[in-house]
Amino acid sequence: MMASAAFAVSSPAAPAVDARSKVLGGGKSQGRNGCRAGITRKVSGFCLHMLWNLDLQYSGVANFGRVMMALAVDVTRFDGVPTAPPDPILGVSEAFKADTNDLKLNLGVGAYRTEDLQPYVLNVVKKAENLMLEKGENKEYLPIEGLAAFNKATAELLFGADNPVIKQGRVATLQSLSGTGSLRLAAAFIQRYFPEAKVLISSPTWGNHKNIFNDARVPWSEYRYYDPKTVGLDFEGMIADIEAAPEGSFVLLHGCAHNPTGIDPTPEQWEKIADVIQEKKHTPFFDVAYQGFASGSLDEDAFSVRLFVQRGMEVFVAQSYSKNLGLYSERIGAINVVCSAPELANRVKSQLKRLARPMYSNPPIHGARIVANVVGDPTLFGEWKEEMKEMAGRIKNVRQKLYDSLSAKDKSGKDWSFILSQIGMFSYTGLNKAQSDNMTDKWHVYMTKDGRISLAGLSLAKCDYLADAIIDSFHNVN
Ligand code: PLA
Repeated sequence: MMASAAFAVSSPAAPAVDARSKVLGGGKSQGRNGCRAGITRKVSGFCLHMLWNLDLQYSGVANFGRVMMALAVDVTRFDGVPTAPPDPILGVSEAFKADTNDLKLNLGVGAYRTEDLQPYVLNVVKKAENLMLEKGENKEYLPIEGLAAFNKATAELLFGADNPVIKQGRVATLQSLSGTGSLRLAAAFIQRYFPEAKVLISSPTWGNHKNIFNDARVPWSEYRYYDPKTVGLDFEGMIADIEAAPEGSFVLLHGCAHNPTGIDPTPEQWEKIADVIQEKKHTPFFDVAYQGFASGSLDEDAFSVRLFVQRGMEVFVAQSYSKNLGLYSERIGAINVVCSAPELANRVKSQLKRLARPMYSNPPIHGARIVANVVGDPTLFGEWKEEMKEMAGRIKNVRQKLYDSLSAKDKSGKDWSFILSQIGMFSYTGLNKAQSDNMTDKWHVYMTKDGRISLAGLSLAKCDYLADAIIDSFHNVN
């Protein structure tokens, strides 16, 4: 068994030589000033021949480097690298693609589909893109903090344009790589400036939250959130756990449409959550991935964030435009840090920029321009709100139809009404792993193994089929 690989890096002035033929031919050292080494090593019964050829040529004042590196290997350095498990959410889409059955249904990732189960590009996005094309804008780097017009628009959308924190310059806003990248940047900030603090996350939560804080080396623990007995919020448990956490913790909260449960606190419960966070000198850290997409109203879905800000608290908020503007792959979002003084906001922003620079340097421009154009133009802004209502409305219709189908078909008397009280694009069905496996293996319904289904990937026409699959899995699989 003999594998070989060849890498050639050469300056234009030094035409590449076929490094592989040199090495495999086993010849002599090449060129003036050439240097060559041959290494033969026995590792685990394999044999490595590694040869490299470094030619340095001098030409007038210019110094051209030519590095020829060739590997002829039957052993690897990557023996100790195990295969990572598929991502619990995005891996579902990969498995779905590989299934050739016509009945297959992808309810894994939270991505909006039309009634024909096709991806949807919002009309306002197309209009904004046409405007951008007409303007013929360039592709110069953005500043590290992102597009100024986007940062202004995104903070105003979140907090409300008249919010004193904006008027007083107390918000540090940085355009970042959608919700995930914004969370990751804030996690790096917490790790750097509050290395002793831990982040409290809900149990359960969006699967990637734990990865984000783990990779940023931020310790976290869970607070109770979901009560399987009531299929509702374990409010007492939540409050008790936030209260018991060390003073000065960061409390990660889903701004609206909690993922995966679809269960949000009531306005009164939000007040009590704010009370205990304030008492314990914790810092609220909102993940807002669904503003406008949950209720259909941008303002309603920002209620929780604005409540905490109104109380004068310092707050972190990560924002995403993946769902509400359907800009999934544009990776557009922001991290906002509300500070108690403008001077603090400037300092925090400068440090966020410092963290972003070595991570990804500066953010992409296309999505930022779309958001800025849509939010900045009263006509497009109005049209966006209408389209958002339509998307949220379609999900609500599907939710109702699924409930109707389940209630009509299931003769066991089970109460399926929890589906109607959940909000957002997901339903947390209560199906366990084995039951979720049955949904996929027998019914070709792809979903995450925690029992979550994305209603945004469901059509009215498929509700009866899905109800059959759920009833079978729920009653016939333990
Ligand atoms: N926060 C929450 C609560 C989310 O549900 C998601 C996306 C994000 C942040 C990040 O989204 P973004 O980086 O694209 O802005 N959750 C999806 C997709 C929709 C995913 O897992 O990446 C989900 O299916 O849960």
